[in-house]
Amino acid sequence: MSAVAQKEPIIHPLVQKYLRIERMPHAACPGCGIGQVVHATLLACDDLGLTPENTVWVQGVGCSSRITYSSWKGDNIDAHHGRIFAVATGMKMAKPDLNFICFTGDGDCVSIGGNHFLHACRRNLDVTALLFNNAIYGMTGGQVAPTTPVGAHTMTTPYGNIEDPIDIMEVAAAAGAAYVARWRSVDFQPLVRSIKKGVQTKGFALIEVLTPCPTQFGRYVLRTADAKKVFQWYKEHTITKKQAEKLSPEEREGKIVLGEFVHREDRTGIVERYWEQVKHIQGEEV
Ligand SMILES: Cc1ncc(C[n+]2csc(CCOP(=O)(O)OP(=O)(O)O)c2C)c(N)n1
Repeated sequence: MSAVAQKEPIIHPLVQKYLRIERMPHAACPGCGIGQVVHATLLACDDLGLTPENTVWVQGVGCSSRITYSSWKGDNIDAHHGRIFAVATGMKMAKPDLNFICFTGDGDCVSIGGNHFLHACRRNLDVTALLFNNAIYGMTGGQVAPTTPVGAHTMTTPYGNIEDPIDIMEVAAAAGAAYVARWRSVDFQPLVRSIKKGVQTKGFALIEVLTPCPTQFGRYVLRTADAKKVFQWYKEHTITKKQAEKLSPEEREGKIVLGEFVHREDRTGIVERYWEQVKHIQGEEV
């Protein structure tokens, strides 16, 4: 019998450039939107010339915050749950020339990490944050999050959620972020453009991505783990800014608005001000 020739696996150039192939595959569930966001992020970084040498990947704790975990080339920093911006602040202040891409979840960012998030916006910390919003605590088994829709049945709200969800875009805008946008993980091209814009904006950039989680949000809230049905739910519950403008407040009820909400570069951030101050003080002492 002749030996069957081993085929060389085809590896995407982005994977080759940014990821440590020996650590693959990723641990996301079938139908999870995380892979789409990772793809968009790598494409955006590559287009802008970000490399593992000039970029630091920072993440918190959760499904969406176990993306890099030493499986990406370059520096990977794992912060404690919710402490991503505290860690990123120290590092960016010390290494202002490096690019910082932060990965966080809705629980990580606006629940346990809500305080740090507010102050990253207020300080206009010059990093780009990708917030994966699956509207539930995914990794720990489907508990209610501050982003879970009102009335939703989750592991910890068996009779329905009695709290209104937080609008992350409004909070980020009010707290002073420089770039604020929201997309679904399937909005691939707008997402890539948005990540690029976020990286290029001097100041705090927050890109919220509605990320379907068939395993927890699907199973508990929608009563289905069928990824297609979960995507359909997002299709039915999201509208663009343009569509929202044409609707009355009653018609907009329960719809999540997609688009760019803030793009401002009229306010310097903490990193720039800190280094200006250091130079000033050093100049005075000489
Ligand atoms: C200080 C602390 N509290 C609680 C936990 C348990 N924990 C791990 S992940 C997680 C929820 C993460 O939710 P989210 O940020 O929405 O990420 P997802 O898993 O849904 O992507 C929690 C509560 C922890 N690891 N550390």
